[in-house]
Amino acid sequence: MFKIITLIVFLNIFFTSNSYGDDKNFKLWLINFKEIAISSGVSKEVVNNVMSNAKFLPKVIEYDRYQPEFYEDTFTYIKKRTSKKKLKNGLKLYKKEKKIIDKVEKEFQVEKELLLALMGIETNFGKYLGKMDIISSLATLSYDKRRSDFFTSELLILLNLIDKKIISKDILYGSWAGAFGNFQFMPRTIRNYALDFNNNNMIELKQTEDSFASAANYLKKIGWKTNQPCFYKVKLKNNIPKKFLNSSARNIKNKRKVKFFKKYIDNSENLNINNNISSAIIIPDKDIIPGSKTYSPAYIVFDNYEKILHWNRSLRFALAVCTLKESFKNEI
Ligand SMILES: [Ca+2]
Repeated sequence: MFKIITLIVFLNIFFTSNSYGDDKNFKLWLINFKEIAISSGVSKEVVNNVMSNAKFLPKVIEYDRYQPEFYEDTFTYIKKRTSKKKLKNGLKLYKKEKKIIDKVEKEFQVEKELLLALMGIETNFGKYLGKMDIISSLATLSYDKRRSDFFTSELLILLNLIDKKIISKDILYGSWAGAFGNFQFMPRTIRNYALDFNNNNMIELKQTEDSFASAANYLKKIGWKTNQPCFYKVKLKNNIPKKFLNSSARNIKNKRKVKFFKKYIDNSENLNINNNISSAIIIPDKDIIPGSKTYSPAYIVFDNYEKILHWNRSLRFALAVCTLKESFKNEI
């Protein structure tokens, strides 16, 4: 263990690059990374075999520095991701795979509408799985200093999964940030939650059976509660104390029962929610859109909403997922 830590510190000091795109530094990084991987318990054969083709991908660094979702307001963000076309594509998939999806819903007690919504938003129902060589993406982001520790540990986990023959290295094409399959699982999520639902000794996250079961298993394990609300859009009164207004997805603070917040919400008598469930108020535009209003748009959110934040720490991502889920509910 000491050896690994020493090596990681060594890497951070000597190979964090300001002038990214420097292939020579990447090669030096790679030599040391291989040693770390072998010390962490991955077999030498797998490390050499898989890492020998790892390349520095400048494009990945570009994507990492520019993430468009930070510049879109909530309304635009949700609208783009929950279009009628997306709904139609999801219904088409459901019709085709109804037997499997219904079976997963029943077995894991996670609504099929939620699973469809997540798949729709993550990959447009498998249409955008990403074509990046995931090993090279993760290696590039491990070499790069911005989030080196996080991606180094993701890459080590992935090598371990390959070593144990849980995942085949030949299918590892995905997003620039290393996410994989219909539901864009990172290696740690694969390790912790993915399942071989059809029992063929391989986890296939680009196939319906394994990917839907894995997503449902993940949601169930993190505590998604079937048939509980996710959020409602509300109009806030200006007398609500600022401390109740959450604008960060990292930590939803100052939760109260619904009945507490009702006095700060216009027409709250129309809100058809259990008064005694835990809730919080979010204002997702606040920290993202310059000059946005303080009290609008605003949403009252519940425990299930926070489960989606566990999946992806973005206030608007979770709003879009639950919005699309409701659209499916109206159609199925
Ligand atoms: Ca399988």
